[in-house]
Amino acid sequence: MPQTKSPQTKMPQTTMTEPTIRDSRLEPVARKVLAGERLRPDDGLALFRTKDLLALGWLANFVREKRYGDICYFNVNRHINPTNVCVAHCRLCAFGRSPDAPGAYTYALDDVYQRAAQGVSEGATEFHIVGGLHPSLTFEHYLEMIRGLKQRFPQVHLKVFTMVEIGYFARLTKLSPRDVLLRLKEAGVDSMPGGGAEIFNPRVRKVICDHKTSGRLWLDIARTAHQIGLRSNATMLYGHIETYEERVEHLTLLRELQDETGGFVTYIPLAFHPENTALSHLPKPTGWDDLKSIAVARLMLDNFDHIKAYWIMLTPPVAQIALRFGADDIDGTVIEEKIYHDAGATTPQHMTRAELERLIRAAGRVPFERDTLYRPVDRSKLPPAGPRPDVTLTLNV
Ligand code: V47
Repeated sequence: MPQTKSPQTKMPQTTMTEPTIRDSRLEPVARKVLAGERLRPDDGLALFRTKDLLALGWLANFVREKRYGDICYFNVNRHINPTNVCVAHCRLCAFGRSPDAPGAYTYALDDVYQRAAQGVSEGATEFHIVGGLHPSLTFEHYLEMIRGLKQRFPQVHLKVFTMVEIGYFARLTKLSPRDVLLRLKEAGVDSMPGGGAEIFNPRVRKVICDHKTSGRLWLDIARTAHQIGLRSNATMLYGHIETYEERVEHLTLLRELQDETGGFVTYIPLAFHPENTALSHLPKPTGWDDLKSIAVARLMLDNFDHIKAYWIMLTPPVAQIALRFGADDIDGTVIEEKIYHDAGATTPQHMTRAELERLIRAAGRVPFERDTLYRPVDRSKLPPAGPRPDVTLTLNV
């Protein structure tokens, strides 16, 4: 962290040593950040364009520490992807398959429950469930899955289905997205993950996910979810063909919706992994871009409580550094990650609670176990974690 103040920069008084700013375009932005003022889209652009990564990181860390001090949130969760069969064929994706393609799978409901039971035996407080847009599984099948999970594991939070899946169920059933969401909520869905947002701009969507729910519809469905009391996360997929302007537009749209509903819990920037996708000719985003994306989000999304450094996607070492660049959360134990690993991720597919805590402590932060909605988890009130049951079934139905 730079120690001395630049001679040209006059900053309001803060409790932290102020940064040396080498990029003069950052100075007015820094003044706003230190005064707690909202940044404009132009400020966001200046932040993305700057080469002064340390000053940017200092500012984001300033905001992060003002809110949370040294706390770093994590949870014990279990990802379940019930099927990778998907009709969308997004160019950005290495996970989706045609029904008869090699590697296509669909779990039977008992298989989903067995994976969930394994998560519970390892202390999971959340199931994170998303999958492909399957051409023949019915909405009733998914409702049965949710009811079955709720009945078997009533204490576990169900963070289930992206806005894209909701849009697909609405098309399949001819119900409105609102009615789809109401039925899912009634069946036991507690909140929704942030995937499928990608980049909202239609120019980008046309190239990376042509047949997916539009950005406008993603935002409309998120608004409806929040209106009926389902909170959700939000993401942005960066590092492919998008411009900085399109990133700032994406963040601004999220901020506007959050002003309206207050329903977003966490924002997660997601680095594009090109391997095994139709965009495999594109280079991977760099660590520099990863840290920038975290820091700019912390500064632009002043109405989001949390910024997550998803360790699976960033790698554990970069996620640790991100905890000094604006992130206050590192995600969870995950257990079985498929979407990034199909796209060439070399990170482990899971981490134990102890490993996560060690990672956080080694970054000089204090681990704080949370549930999905950031309430503290009191382990003394939960059943003890047991041995890991074997999961061997992968059935096609
Ligand atoms: O929606 C797909 C992205 C998302 C690739 O809400 C890819 O807590 C990179 O949304 N390279 C799924 N990204 C992951 C996700 C998520 C992860 C962790 C926590 C939360 C949360 C949400 O991953 C997809 C898409 O945006 N994705 N393919 C790829 N090749």
